[in-house]
Amino acid sequence: MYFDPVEAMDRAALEELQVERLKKTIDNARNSPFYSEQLAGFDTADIKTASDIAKLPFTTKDDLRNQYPHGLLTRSLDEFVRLHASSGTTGTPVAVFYTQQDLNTWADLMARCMYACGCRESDTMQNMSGYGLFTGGLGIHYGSERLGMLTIPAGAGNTKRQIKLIRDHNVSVLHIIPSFALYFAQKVQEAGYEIEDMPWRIALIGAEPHTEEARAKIEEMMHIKAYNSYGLSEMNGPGVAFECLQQNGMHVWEDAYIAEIINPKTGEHVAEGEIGELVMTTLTREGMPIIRYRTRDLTRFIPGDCACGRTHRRIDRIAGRADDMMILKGVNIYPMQIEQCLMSMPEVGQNYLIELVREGVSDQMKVKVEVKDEFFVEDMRALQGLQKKIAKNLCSEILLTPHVELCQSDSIPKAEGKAVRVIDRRNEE
Ligand code: ADP
Ligand code: K
Ligand code: ZN
Repeated sequence: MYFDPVEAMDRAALEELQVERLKKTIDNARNSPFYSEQLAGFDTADIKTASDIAKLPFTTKDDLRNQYPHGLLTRSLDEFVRLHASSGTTGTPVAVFYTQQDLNTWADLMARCMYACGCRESDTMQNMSGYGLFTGGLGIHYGSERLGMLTIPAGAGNTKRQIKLIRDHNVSVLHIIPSFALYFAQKVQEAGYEIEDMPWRIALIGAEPHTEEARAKIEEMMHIKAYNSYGLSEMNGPGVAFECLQQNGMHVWEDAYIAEIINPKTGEHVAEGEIGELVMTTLTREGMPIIRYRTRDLTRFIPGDCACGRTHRRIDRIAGRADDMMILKGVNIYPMQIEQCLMSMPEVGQNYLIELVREGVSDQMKVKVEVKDEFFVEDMRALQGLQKKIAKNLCSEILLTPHVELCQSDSIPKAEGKAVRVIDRRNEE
């Protein structure tokens, strides 16, 4: 039923395991230049329960940048076998180093994730994410092999070849970035194939924020089940939290990580079920342990037990990154609020783009929206009506009226990797 019995471990035993591993992690971390200083005054014996982790200082992305490249390594470079770097969506990249054992634990975690959403060794998995420094390539790849799936390292791009591989090899599992999935479904149809005839049944989607509405659209357009996959390079990469067949939140593997959710302003834990910033600690990484890492990702713990029987707590889909928040005319807005609104409208196609511009002294939001072909009609009045409807729906969600521009499907440029949702032109000349 589970890939690893630890997934359904009794909570009390699981917490005991966390305490034991946290202590080991602290002592190991002290071997790195950064933590030997950071933890100098801390007595490991002060950790008695998992919640004692709150006594430790946070580690931030800036710390990782300042310590670049080797400041967090606990052993000599000879012992490392792999380096990845975060894709740098929000600034200077950060380098992550893995020993062979770290790669093994990561592959096990990844295999566990894929098993939880129904992947089996009889499946064939096509990895459509970019390989290279991005962890979604090799991370998913090795996990898939560990599970025993026939694994196709297709990489990103080249839609025609992707479709051919899928058909020729009866691919049943895809790993695909959500913003690319919608585009891909259309390309399959344009190439003259019926979606119903495609052999796939499971999509592993993640790496970027997306809404429940976007998932629903992917499932409907592709005739597939899509499971949310969460991770970040600093915590190995994908494989940190993953949806099970219930599709109701992502189990965080608590034998490998301690997850906390804090109020980003005060640093205090939020109340159970409240949304806040996810803070993560590695428990099984030997070469580059990271303690209380502030992910800047916003989510909440989902209260209650999961029907699948796994005891590891679930986090809700990522509501956005703290860095994503836009402030316009004093209103705080997250891109996902806009996506949620757009993707729930039947007229809206796959892609959209938010542009922030300065008009005179005031800031304006422009939202470019791709409209499905059947709604992109000659009738001006119908188009204006649709434009107004979208603006009105957006206004009720974000409390200000953006300027909506309707575009033909497939006309907004598509990024190779993670989607670019917002372009801020406010400081352009
Ligand atoms: P970068 O920060 O440069 O994008 P990573 O490739 O390490 O570097 O990406 C990790 C980040 O991607 C996470 O912190 C999170 O913001 C985002 N992310 C990953 N998986 C998901 C997911 N399933 N849902 C929403 N966001 C995700
Ligand atoms: K196999
Ligand atoms: Zn579950």
